[in-house]
Amino acid sequence: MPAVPTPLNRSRSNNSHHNANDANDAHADAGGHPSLVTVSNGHAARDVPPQPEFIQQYHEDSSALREQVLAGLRQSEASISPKFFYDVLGSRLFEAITDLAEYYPTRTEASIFASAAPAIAARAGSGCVLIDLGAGNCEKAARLFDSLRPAQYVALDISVEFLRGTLSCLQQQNPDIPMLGLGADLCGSFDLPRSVRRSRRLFFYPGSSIGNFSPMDALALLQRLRGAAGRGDGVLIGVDLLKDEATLVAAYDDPLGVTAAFNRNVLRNVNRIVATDFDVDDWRHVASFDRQASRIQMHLQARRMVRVRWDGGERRFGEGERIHTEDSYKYRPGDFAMLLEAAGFDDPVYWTDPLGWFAVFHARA
Ligand code: AVI
Repeated sequence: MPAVPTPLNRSRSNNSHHNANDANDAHADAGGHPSLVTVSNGHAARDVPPQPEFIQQYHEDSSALREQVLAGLRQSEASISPKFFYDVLGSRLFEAITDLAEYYPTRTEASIFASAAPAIAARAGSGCVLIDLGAGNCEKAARLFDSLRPAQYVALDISVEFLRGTLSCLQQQNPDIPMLGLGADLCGSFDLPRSVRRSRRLFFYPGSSIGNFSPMDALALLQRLRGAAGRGDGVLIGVDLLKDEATLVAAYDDPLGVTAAFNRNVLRNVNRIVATDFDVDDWRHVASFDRQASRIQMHLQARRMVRVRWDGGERRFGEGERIHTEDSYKYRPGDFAMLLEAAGFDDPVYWTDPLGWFAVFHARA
């Protein structure tokens, strides 16, 4: 498996092909990717490391966010959207989850990418525009750079601020791949800016995050992707597969309590967003498998009677009452292939691990 690029473990590629003789050709290439800076006398002043471009499209509406949280808390079966897990601490806790022995999806998906990378590249074609919809630390996409040789890498996150450090570092290590950090909402419309090259787009959605949408919402997301895709484009998606209940529940209720901390931390984030007075000690983490719907469900359960207040309202919870925080749907391969086809994608194929626990799907637009 190629090493994951980090600032420390890979020597920075230098632009050795750029020298003073290149100065007359120095320009931003078609993707707006600066390669060399010249001074007015035509001589190269210095070999400036390439920088990614950043565009923030999504603008947070804090009163709408507040309303969304409060609407969930007021429902008879209270809920908090899983998007509120990912404050700074929540993102760190999620990274810790991915290191747990019980949490198999991350390492299983990585093993599939490692062994199937040549086959994926053969099918998706190298030189594509790789659009990473679940970029995070960009680690998964970076592992595919050697095989896919993307013509452009576009990392998407709700805020470009989350991408700046990682993408800048990745750009130094891969100076020949133009990079764009895009602050956009995956749940919004897919109006990609013009800086995203048109030809052969590969929409990459790793990590089984598609499982955090209901099948209806997953279909709607795939349909939006299909709408943004043209001839020759495709999708590459990581999907967690249905398996025995004990393995599934252990992955979401680890003995160290990391997933419990991740779940309960959402209350700290909600306190910050809507100034509620949740006490995390009042709540315990519950993970269960709903076989009927083929999903893991996470809840927070009140250990005692709880009264939660906010400016202008309150909610009382009886002992044992729950707040729903996440669904994680697990698919049969055939069912996910049908979802892709229902969204308008063709010819789905998938790669899996020897235990058949996880699948990486590719389908064509
Ligand atoms: C981000 N997502 C794919 C994770 C999952 O497995 O559903 C979130 C998670 N929740 C608890 N553990 C991990």
